Amino acid sequence: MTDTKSLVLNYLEDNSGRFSSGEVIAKELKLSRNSVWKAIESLRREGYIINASPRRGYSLSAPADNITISGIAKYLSPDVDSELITIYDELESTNKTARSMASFDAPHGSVIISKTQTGGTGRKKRHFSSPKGGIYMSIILRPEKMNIFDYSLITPFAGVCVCKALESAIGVFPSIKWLNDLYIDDKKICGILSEAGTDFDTGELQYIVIGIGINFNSDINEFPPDLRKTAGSLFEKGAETISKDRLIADILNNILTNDVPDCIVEEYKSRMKMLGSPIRVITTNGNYEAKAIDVNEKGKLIVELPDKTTKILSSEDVSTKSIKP
Ligand code: BT5
Repeated sequence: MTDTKSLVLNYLEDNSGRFSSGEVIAKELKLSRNSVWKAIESLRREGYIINASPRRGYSLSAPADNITISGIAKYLSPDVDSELITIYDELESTNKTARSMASFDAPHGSVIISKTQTGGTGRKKRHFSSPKGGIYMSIILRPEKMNIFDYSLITPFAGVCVCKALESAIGVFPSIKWLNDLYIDDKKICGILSEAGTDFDTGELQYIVIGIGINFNSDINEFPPDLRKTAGSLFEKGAETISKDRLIADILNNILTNDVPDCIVEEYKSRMKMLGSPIRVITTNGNYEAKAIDVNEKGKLIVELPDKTTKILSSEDVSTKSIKP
């Protein structure tokens, strides 16, 4: 981007939501009005939505679909390194790319973001639908840089970090469905998949990849028909109250700057609507009814069976009637 264009873009971003006249922008940036106008036309051609009003001037709409490193960097905490972020237009799967980068020594805090995925994956190799409009990102963590009681708490930690970002930036309060699906109004808006790489000879944990998929301003009609009733999106297109860049930065700030707090299980449980409710446990050997009663210190779900005995689940799927009939 030329210097003039990036100056004008930075100015509009700093004043987003407000109109600024061409004259004021030109004066502030010590540019001619003509070069401001040219820069604005050129930014529009790149897809930036810049509203113009005859008396008030120009205003940049939340660049909802523009994920940029400079846009994310504006909201990052000083100790999160924007140079470790890579953005792609399309990948098969950000987790796949992240795993391969992690096996080639990519440092703690490396982040891979893609605007769409052709082979996004969920748990147990299920497909994660990844049309345009979503945020698909993977974060590489090195165990020696983490302070965590048990690595099985990484996934609950990631879920809480995404919830906190959504709560503070948008004012929505997702409920967590164990293990790590986030729901708003009974619709799944986010799925999280953590994967780990170990040293083959020593069995030592080498890296963790946290993959996060969020339906941000996704068009539900772009999901496969079977998902259209169960998947939701944070925003309708055009009605975004924050940018993707801001949400991404908030999530990275939460994941990369905080030690995993001792109270993480409590924070996780406080966002679970399903505790105390009947659920269906789905296994390869058949399904059974149970009641979700608690989450233990390792993030495992404790369920009560009809005969009042309890069982600890570690990776089974569960269906919550109140969430997903
Ligand atoms: C998950 O698995 O929900 C974890 C998804 C993690 C996706 C991220 S995107 C960035 C990174 N790169 C990857 O390749 N993956 C990660 P699970 O709990 O197994 O849920 C999968 C199920 O959710 C599917 O079988 C569908 O029923 C449903 N589903 C698929 N795509 C969805 C979407 N976009 N929104 C809501 N539900 C979806």
